[in-house]
Amino acid sequence: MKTVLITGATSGIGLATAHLLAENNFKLILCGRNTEKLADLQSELGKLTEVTTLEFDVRDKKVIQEKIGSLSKAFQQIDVLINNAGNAHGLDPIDTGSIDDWDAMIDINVKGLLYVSHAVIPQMRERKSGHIINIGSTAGKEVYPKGNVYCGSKHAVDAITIGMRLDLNPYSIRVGAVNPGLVHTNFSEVRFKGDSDRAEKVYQGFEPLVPEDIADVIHFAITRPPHVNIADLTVMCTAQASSTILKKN
Ligand code: 8X3
Repeated sequence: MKTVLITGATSGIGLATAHLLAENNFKLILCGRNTEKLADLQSELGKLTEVTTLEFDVRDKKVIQEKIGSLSKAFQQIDVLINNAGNAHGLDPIDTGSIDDWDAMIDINVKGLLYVSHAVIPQMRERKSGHIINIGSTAGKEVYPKGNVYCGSKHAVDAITIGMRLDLNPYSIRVGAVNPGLVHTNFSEVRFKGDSDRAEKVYQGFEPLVPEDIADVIHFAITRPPHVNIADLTVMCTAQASSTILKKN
């Protein structure tokens, strides 16, 4: 039974992935910031598989190292790392954007992914096996108006994924990215700082992806035979052709 560590496991794509993997016989290390949600998940998914939880903010490199280092023996071997935690803060032109929003996106989407990877890679390198899936975005493939720093952070994820694949090649560690387009989650609500009316409008007039669609793709990627590495997948809903071309009803 493979052990999978998922960051950002309490909502959106991370949550859907946790559910799907629990149903498919993976052992789970679910990470997030919300203690209560983590506890609820542990009792719910614990009925299906072995689950443990780690509460940390991906911005906290010291705590990440400590918590991952303190996993019980049954969860110490991490076979698959899913770097899913990430979000957007604000949608403003570069000249009026908030520095705090920029910090949050770079700290969570880029540095957080690096901190968690740094804590997990050494054991994969030692075993000469492992699989890392980074959740990128279509925003890591193209830049759209007002996307500036969010797109920059996801372009960084794209480059870091390639860099990881190159550097971890000697150790047979698989590295790949899944890059979703518009997925109906709390993504826009976070981006618009709790303005749910504005957030809901993002997903109106067409059929967006749902988190389960991406969970499916992640499950596919991590269940390929050992010689197959899904290096890079971009997934959009049918209505979306690019970050700026969206067919509305
Ligand atoms: C989420 C997709 O288009 O809002 O990463 O950037 S988008």
